[in-house]
Amino acid sequence: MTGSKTYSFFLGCVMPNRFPNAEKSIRTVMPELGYELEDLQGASCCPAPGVIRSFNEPTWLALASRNIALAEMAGHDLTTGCNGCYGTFKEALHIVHENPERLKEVQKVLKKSGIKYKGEADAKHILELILEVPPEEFKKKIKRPLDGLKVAVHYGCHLLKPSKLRPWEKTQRHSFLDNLVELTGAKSVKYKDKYMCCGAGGGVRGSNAPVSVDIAKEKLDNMMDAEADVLLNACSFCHLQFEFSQAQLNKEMGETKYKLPVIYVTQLLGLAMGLDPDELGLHKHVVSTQDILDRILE
Ligand code: 9S8
Ligand code: 9S8
Ligand code: COM
Repeated sequence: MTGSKTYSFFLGCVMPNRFPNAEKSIRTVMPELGYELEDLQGASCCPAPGVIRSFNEPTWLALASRNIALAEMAGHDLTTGCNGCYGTFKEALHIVHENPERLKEVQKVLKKSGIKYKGEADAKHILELILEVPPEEFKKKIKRPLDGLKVAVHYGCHLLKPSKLRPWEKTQRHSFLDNLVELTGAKSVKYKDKYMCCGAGGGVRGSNAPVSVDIAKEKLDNMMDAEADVLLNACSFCHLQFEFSQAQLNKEMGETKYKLPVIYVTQLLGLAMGLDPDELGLHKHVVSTQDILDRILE
C-alpha cells in the first residue's frame, strides 16, 4: 500500500476521551501536509502494549491484528498519534510476519468474526508521515516562525524501543523530533535524562501513582532547569501524564510551581504553520497555554 497518501486513522482510547484538542490538531495539520485521514471504523483499544500484552499475549495479538485488519479491509495503511498504540501495531506486525504459525492462529480467531487478515497493512506514527515531507517543503509552510521559543522534547519509550522494530536511526540519542521542532524556528533545549520514560506507561500510573508522578516530577524539574517554555510530546499517554501530574504536584505541594505547557506535536507545528490556535485545540489545556500563546501571537 505504498504511495497512498490516505491513511486509516487509529485514535486509541486516551486521545478521543481525554484530549480531543490534541486529536483536533492532528486532523487540522495532517491535511495541510497532504495526508488524508479516514477514521478506522469499528476499532477497539489497540490494546495497550505495556498493559494488556503483559496479561495475555495471544489476546493482545488477536485484538491488535483485528485493528490492523480493519485498515487492511479499508485499503489503507494505519496511522496513529499515540506511541503506545504505535508500539502495539509495530510489534504485532513483526510477530505475524516472522511466525507463520502465529499468523495462522490469529487468522483462525478473526475468521470467527468474519474478518480476513493478511498482515499486509503497515502501521505508522503520524511523525513518520510528517517526516516524509521534505524539510524544504515543510519550511515553506512556516508562516508564524516560533523564534525564541524553548522546547523540551519528550520522545517517550514506545516511539523508540525496541529499536530494531523502529524506523529511526539506530542511536541512543535520537534527534529526529528535535530537528522537526527546529524547522519551526523554535529551539529544542538539552535537558538531563531526555530519553527517560514519563513514568506513566507499563501500568505504572494505574498501579502506583506516587512512583509514577515522582518520575514525571523528575523529568519536569529537568526541563524547567533547562528553562524550557513548553514541553512537547507525541504520545497520548505521555501527554496525559504531564498534564495531570503537574496539577497533582501543585495540589500536593500547595503551590503553582508546575506550569509547563504540555503541547502535542501537531499543535506546535500547526501554530508555526500559521493555523488558528482554536483549530489546534490550544485553549483547552489542563496546564494553561495562555502566556505562551500571548507571546507567540502578539
Ligand atoms: S489504545 Fe486503549 S489504552 Fe491506549 S491510547 Fe495509545 S495505547 Fe493503544
Ligand atoms: S514514556 Fe515510558 S512507556 Fe510511554 S510512550 Fe507514551 S507513555 Fe510516557
Ligand atoms: C504507554 C502504553 S504509551 S503502555 O501503558 O505502556 O501500554
